[in-house]
Amino acid sequence: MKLSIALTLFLFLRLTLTNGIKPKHYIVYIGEHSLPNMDSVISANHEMLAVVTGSFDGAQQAAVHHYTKNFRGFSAMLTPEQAQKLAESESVISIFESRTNHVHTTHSWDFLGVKYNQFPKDSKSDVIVGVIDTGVWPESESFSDEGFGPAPKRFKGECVVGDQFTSANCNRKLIGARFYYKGYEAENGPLESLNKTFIRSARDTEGHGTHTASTVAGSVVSNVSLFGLARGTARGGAPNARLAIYKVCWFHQCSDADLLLALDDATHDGVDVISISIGATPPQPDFFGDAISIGSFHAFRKGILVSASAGNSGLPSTATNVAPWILTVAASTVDREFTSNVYLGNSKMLKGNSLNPLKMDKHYGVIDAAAAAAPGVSPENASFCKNNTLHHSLIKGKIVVCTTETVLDNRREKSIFVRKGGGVGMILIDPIAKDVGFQFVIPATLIGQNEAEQLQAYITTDKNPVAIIYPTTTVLNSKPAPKMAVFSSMGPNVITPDIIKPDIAAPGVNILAAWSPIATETTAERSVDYNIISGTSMSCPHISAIAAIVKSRHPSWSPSAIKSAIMTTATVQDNNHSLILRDPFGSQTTPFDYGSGHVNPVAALDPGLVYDFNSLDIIDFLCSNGADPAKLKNLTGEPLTCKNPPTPSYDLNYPSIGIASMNGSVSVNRTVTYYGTGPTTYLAYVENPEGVKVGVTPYKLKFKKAGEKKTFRINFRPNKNTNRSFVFGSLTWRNGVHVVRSPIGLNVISI
Ligand SMILES: *[C@@H]1O[C@H](CO)[C@@H](O)[C@H](O)[C@H]1NC(C)=O
Ligand SMILES: *[C@@H]1O[C@H](CO)[C@@H](O)[C@H](O)[C@H]1NC(C)=O
Ligand SMILES: *[C@@H]1O[C@H](CO)[C@@H](O)[C@H](O)[C@H]1NC(C)=O
Ligand SMILES: *[C@@H]1O[C@H](CO)[C@@H](O)[C@H](O)[C@H]1NC(C)=O
Ligand SMILES: *[C@@H]1O[C@H](CO)[C@@H](O)[C@H](O)[C@H]1NC(C)=O
Ligand SMILES: *[C@@H]1O[C@H](CO)[C@@H](O)[C@H](O)[C@H]1NC(C)=O
Ligand SMILES: *[C@@H]1O[C@H](CO)[C@@H](O)[C@H](O)[C@H]1NC(C)=O
Ligand SMILES: *[C@@H]1O[C@H](CO)[C@@H](O)[C@H](O)[C@H]1NC(C)=O
Ligand SMILES: CC(=O)N[C@H]1CO[C@H](CO)[C@@H](O)[C@@H]1O
Repeated sequence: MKLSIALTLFLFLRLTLTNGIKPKHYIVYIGEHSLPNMDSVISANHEMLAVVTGSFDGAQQAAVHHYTKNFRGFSAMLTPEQAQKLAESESVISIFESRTNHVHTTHSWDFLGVKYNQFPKDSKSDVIVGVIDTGVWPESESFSDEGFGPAPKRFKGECVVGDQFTSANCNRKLIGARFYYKGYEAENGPLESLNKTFIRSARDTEGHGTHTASTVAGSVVSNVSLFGLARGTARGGAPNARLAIYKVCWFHQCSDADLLLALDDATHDGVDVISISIGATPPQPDFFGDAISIGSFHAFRKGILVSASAGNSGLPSTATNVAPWILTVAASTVDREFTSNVYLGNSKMLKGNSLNPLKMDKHYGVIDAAAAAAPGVSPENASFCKNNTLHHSLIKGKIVVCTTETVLDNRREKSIFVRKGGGVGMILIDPIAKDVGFQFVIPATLIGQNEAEQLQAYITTDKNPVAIIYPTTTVLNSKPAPKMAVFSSMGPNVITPDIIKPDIAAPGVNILAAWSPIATETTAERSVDYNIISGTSMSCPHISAIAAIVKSRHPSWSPSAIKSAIMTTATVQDNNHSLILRDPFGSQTTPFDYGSGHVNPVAALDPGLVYDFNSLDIIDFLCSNGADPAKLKNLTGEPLTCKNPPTPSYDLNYPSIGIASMNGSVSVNRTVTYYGTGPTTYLAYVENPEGVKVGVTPYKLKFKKAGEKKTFRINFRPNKNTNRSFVFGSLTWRNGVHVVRSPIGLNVISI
């Protein structure tokens, strides 16, 4: 009796809870399917959903997206109970809440040694790059299709019409444009309800997607600049490539469910490379709980390389998009600086950095924001120059000296609040971010610690301190460069630490590319056609472009082979012949900063040897990382079993070598494929990680003809416990012409 009352009560509670709980947006991932067409997938999805919603109508109402092309799945508004019930279904690989991802906000190509006439325009250059981002500004000169032939026949994409976007906005360069909003609206309500500017089409209102797309494949446009800064020729890394645009982000946020649909479409449309400058907030979810990882896996299976940004979190273990089938890109600086110096009344000059086109007509008084606090505000709080913290009559007509509270401070806003109080300029003490170019609404510049001390000494000793902030001048050939960007997210890989991540570094600081003229948030309210911004968002499209060029040279190469070519030819030296350092203080780096190193596009075209792997190797890899074989069985549509014992995940034929937990001596296998002409001999050179002896057998590889494969073993013998911290070295194969380098990262837990 008692039991039954308790049970009734429990059921009652459950019911009320279920009824009270707002449904959430879930993605249900089912894997590859053998259903004949889209309609049959949709009706199978509805049937599956009806079991938990109670009716077919309910199922249709709950469903948001159907994934029908390269794999089966759907997204739907469900209660946690309904989601749980679906998770128990045999055919579901994973179910997870659709999360919000964020965008990871031409000189760079010269710095990389690529000349735009280096790649002749021929039929082989008909490579298509899919860019998943905030859309595109199609009128930008960077998307001119002058000289292009018709779109490749194999392209199955579309130019989807929407607000202020007609089929005439696509051309022979911009061959496709799609947009996705249902997932975003299921999670956030109608776009209109957010009271912000947007255009319901592939047209870019934010600038970010226009910037990344033109960095990949913008046509050659001469004499562009941002107010005269960085003046020169703008061009994408692969100016002959075609672009297919997939807009998934609204107000810089991108729903997992929309991203997954865009990846499904892009893979089916026939693109060769996919560029994604978007990621989850770290820590990234497991591979099958993350839309980018799932969608990229199916792209990889179809021979498409996915290049994605590592993120802008700047700290260890924050790198995102770390699946081994993704090429994960970190950001570095180039050898160009934008200096905007401060001249003090005592005729001292302080070096400052910013993107400041504004001229100051004369010297103005200087005041420390801490000495200009509004009533009731502490000097410390005033020093951050936030809203309503400054005393207007004290800062009127003055240059205000501000500081940052955290690295995440909105620096542009500070200049708005200084202007609001009548301030005429801003000097921001910002030793961490001073190398990243920002734009301000008044003359403003960022200074480092040394400069700040000189400035403080002057302000405190002079009764009438004055200064003038000079407009920016562009300084070229600065040294050392590249340096790793202060914001670039670092490894180790939090999901599968045996795979070193990020994979590669490319320029991502102060990059000039096309912009959407109505996006004025980062441009200090000015409308511009070209803009300078920073992020791993900017480094990722550099790598996507290089992948497109490698693909056009070697059309038969798999995504892993292209990845290997890009990684093994990278360099870890800067232009001062030292190991690449990290901003802001020139600290030492490891492969967890840049993976295999800084990209060398010309060398990537002819890597000599290639480390290849396919999706069966990925299955072995997933098995050794604890994947449930029962859950994996529908992943690829083919019968699938895990080897017993599984192939260790450090044996995935990856172009870098990592062992996250080394218990005594370990041997690792790798296989290389020779791409060259005629016989040649490669010899192994090893840089031993501290406390570990490395042996390679055989240490000599003889090849007779292209396509030949050779397997070798790398034996690691530790003589020192490194106590949960990685030690690093490298393995390089050389034949006198080619240098094929793999970084090594080991964590010795016992000897
Ligand atoms: C948008 O504006 C309407 C009317 O002014 C207001 O009711 C609503 O709360 C606003 N929405 C947001 C997200 O600010
Ligand atoms: C480049 O453009 C600027 C104006 O934006 C113009 O003054 C200058 O003459 C142009 N230079 C060339 C070489 O066309
Ligand atoms: C400074 O600002 C912080 C956060 O806004 C607030 O919690 C604190 O009370 C302020 N302190 C003073 C003295 O105004
Ligand atoms: C600053 O504060 C005022 C109210 O004092 C508010 O109206 C304004 O929106 C704030 N500005 C920003 C950018 O937060
Ligand atoms: C270049 O390297 C040398 C020697 O390693 C060092 O002394 C010098 O400071 C470096 N120059 C720069 C600009 O970092
Ligand atoms: C390392 O291997 C030894 C012998 O194989 C085993 O006894 C020990 O538990 C292992 N240590 C760890 C930390 O896995
Ligand atoms: C891989 O290495 C193991 C020993 O570590 C060896 O037994 C095996 O034969 C190797 N596999 C190949 C394909 O060489
Ligand atoms: C290993 O590292 C831990 C903390 O990371 C430290 O407490 C311990 O003393 C270290 N052990 C050795 C042998 O260095
Ligand atoms: C959706 C789907 O194709 N599910 C299949 C997964 O695999 C099992 C057998 O292993 C099939 O019975 C399911 O139909």
